[in-house]
Amino acid sequence: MYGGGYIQDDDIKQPSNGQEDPRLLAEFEARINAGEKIEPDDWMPAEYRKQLIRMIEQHAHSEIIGALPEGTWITRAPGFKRKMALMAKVQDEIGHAQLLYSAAETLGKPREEMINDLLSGKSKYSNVFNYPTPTWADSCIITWLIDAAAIVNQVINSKGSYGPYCRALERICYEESFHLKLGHDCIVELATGTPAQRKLVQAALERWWKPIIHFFGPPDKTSVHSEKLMRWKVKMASNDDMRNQYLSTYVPKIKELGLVIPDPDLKKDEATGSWTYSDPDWDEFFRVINGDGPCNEERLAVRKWAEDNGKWVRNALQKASDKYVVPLA
Ligand code: FAQ
Repeated sequence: MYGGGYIQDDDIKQPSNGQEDPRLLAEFEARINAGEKIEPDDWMPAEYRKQLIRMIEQHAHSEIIGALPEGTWITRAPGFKRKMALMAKVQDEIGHAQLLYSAAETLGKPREEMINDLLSGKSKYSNVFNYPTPTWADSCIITWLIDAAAIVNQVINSKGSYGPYCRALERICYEESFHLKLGHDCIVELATGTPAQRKLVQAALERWWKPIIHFFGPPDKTSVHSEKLMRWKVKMASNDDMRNQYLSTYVPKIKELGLVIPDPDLKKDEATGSWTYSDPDWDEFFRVINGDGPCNEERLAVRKWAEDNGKWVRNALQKASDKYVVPLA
């Protein structure tokens, strides 16, 4: 674990009477309504800061843990080109985590504490990365359909109110667009390949469909944070709206490849644009995000291993920086 001595996000100062200064709050909300960006040194309600830290930190952890299920396929990807491309893709995801941790740090929570909270299980990360990738096709499904889901979420929220997060999301989306193309290319190759390849990719889609539906979060009626986050333009669309947008774009593309989505009840109401689908077992979703998914233990164990075995590098860097710091006169 990292050392620290910094504030915990629980310690973010709340106004003593639980109420923000009404004048400051009104000015803040007026700026948001006018489409202005909020920057780190601007006044912001404690709850806005706390929610942003929670969400950005969770997003950063998802990128780091998200590198693991595909990462295990780098050495086994079919052929040199696929290996090279996957290695670059996985590296990008780690870079996204760095951008996001930096954005969260602007709100006052140091990276060390965020990593500690990931390792202790206090902070969440995306449900999808707690599922295994038993075949190459599973890795390709992540590269196509999970990256696609991330892009839907990120493009929408990049128009939000907090400057550092929005700028990080814009940059991330450029890179994710390449991932999407890579993933699509890998899936097309399998879906138009031999019967064995088609079978492999169909089986992977069946394993991933439910986690993909879960990805956008619980239905709006049970979402805890959406209302506040949408009022403050941190989230620019509700969970169901993002899920609908994703389904409208990607269901036709999946079907175009002759793949069968494992939900006979999936259909779109053309008048409203909303999709209906079979009950995706939200109990499973909550179990997985609270630590009891098929791979939660394994994912955190890998991170802990990396943490322990990278300690000497952090120590060396720390010592070097101590050595070369020129004291200010
Ligand atoms: N997984 O009240 P809501 C990626 C939790 S990046 C885990 O609706 P909210 C790149 C939620 O935290 C993927 N937990 O929550 C990549 C809350 O629990 P809490 C990550 C989830 O925040 C691709 C509770 O449920 N993207 O994939 C999930 O308003 C390929 C109640 O939910 C982001 O993090 C979930 N799916 O809306 C990398 C984007 N959904 O904290 C490698 C930023 C909900 O009260 C390979 N985040 N929960 O204990 C967001 O946009 C939002 O946080 C939502 C959830 C939309 C995910």
